[in-house]
Amino acid sequence: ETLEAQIKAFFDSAPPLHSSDEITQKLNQFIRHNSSSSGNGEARRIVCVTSGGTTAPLEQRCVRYVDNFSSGHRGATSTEYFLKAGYAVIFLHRRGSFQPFCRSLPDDPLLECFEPTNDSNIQVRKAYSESVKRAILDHHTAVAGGHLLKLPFSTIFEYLQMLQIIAMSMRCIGPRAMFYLAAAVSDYYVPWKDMVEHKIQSGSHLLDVKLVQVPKMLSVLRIDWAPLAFCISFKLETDSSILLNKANAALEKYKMHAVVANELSTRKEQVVVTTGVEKITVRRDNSESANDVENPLIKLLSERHATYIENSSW
Ligand code: 9Z3
Repeated sequence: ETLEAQIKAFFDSAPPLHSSDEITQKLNQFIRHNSSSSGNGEARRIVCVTSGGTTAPLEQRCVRYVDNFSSGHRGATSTEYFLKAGYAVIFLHRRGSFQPFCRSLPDDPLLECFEPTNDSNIQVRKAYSESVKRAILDHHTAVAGGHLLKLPFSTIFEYLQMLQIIAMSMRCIGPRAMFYLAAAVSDYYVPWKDMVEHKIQSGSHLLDVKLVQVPKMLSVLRIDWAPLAFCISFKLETDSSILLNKANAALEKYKMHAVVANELSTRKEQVVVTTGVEKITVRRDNSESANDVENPLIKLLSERHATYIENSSW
């Protein structure tokens, strides 16, 4: 069976997206807003940042699922730096994962950052006043300016359908589009038509579910869905001795413009960007406490994207 046939089968059998018309409408409006050179300055570059892990459900009325590890920290942090660099960002994220501008807040920000006053009003606790103010102001600036569009997914079915819609909507902006694919995407899933409807009953010694490989959509995204976009994918391994070879293989196979290689335990300290001709190690600047590896990483990718746009004949 060809990849094309596998992909067609995946989409044909996937449960239809609930609000695909609404999503398409939001996307078109967002892209139009960030493409007009009238009003607030120049047309912006637009990046689709994917973030968090996809689930593969085991039952149609889902009680259990197989998950892919990703907190969404990479995607949320990168979104902040892309906005700072002047991009408009489509943040395609796992529902409930880390969100941009909230990283420095405690787990339960509403309850921990605020306190009641004597006259039964609510105020920000002193210790959090600066970080709460920064988060709210930066988030407001991005949303009010129409530069941040957040779209949530949970399952691999939702994720791939949404990624396709986004890619199709972004075709009209050519090389001004970037894909920054940091989400941890399921490699295996149960096809919808093979999935039991009801909760699997316990009792048997062995749970027998067959997971089949998710068709690799990266090359289709790159070649068919968004042929002019600048495409960055991530490679995650836990064994550092195979990481760079795997990243280079992905670069070749999926024709990415760059692959960011990271090892699970050191992913917040350093990553390696491979472009085929270069291999660039990007490290977190430890001299500043509030710094992230995403700061120099987005700087590098934004420069490369600018060169890519200049050199394109579009
Ligand atoms: C990544 O490698 C991300 O950097 C992390 C970020 C998931 C490690 P966190 O969300 O972690 O900050 O906690 N994402 C890509 C993972 C992935 O599944 N890549 C596929 C692979 O390695 C290629 S598309 O096979």
